[in-house]
Amino acid sequence: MLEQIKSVVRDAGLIILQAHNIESSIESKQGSANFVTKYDIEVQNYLYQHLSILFPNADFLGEEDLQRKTVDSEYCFIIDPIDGTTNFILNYKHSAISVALMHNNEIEFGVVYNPYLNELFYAEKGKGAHLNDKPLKVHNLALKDGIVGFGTSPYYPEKADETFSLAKKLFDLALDLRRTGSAALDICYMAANRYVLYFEFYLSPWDFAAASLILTEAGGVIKTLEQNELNYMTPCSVVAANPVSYQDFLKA
Ligand code: LIP
Repeated sequence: MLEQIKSVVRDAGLIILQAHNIESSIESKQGSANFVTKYDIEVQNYLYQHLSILFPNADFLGEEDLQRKTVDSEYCFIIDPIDGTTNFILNYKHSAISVALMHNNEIEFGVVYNPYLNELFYAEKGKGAHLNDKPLKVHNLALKDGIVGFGTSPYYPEKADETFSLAKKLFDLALDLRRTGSAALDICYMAANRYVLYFEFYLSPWDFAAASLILTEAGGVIKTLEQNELNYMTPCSVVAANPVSYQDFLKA
């Protein structure tokens, strides 16, 4: 099943790479600086069509108005067709397709694909995580020895003060900060030891569902900022780390 999901996601990546005249298809969504393009919809429709063939009984939850049919379906795909839509619109070349398959409220498969770098992150529950077939294992790097990624929750400007105050605190404790604009890639970068910690105050399940399994299968930690387990049905805050940097974070 994982190989089939990976191949559907890779093929959907071509829609992003071949996109043109993007500016003529931008629409605003609820919240500030929140946009959708015809390509977000096209990728979501492609994923829905092809994943439905693979898994006819599965339900779907997708960023672009793809609501679950029932809350208690055994299997549900959680999809973000273009994570980092603002980056995509501005040709920043740092966006990803994120697909998770949830089974009885647990993520069983997670795939995050950055077509610009041809980087395919994936994991199966209990079977480890990989980046382009190379196994991923987090290093127990201390907070002071790495860079911190963070998200600014731009659609919810009321989160800005607490976001930048925590960012400043971590800037003083770590080597430096990074803000890339794609939560799914940020959490995968944590699994690939490119970060020592990542946080964001407000994310939707489609931003973190797939990447959360990739990080935990690589030996990392992912919780809400209130130290609760992630909930794949409602928006929440996220902190992602390795076991050592997570303890440093709690102390801080
Ligand atoms: C985005 C995330 C980003 C976050 C934005 C938004 P989208 O996802 O990747 O980290 O800051 O608020 O959630 O909307 O581009 O799929």
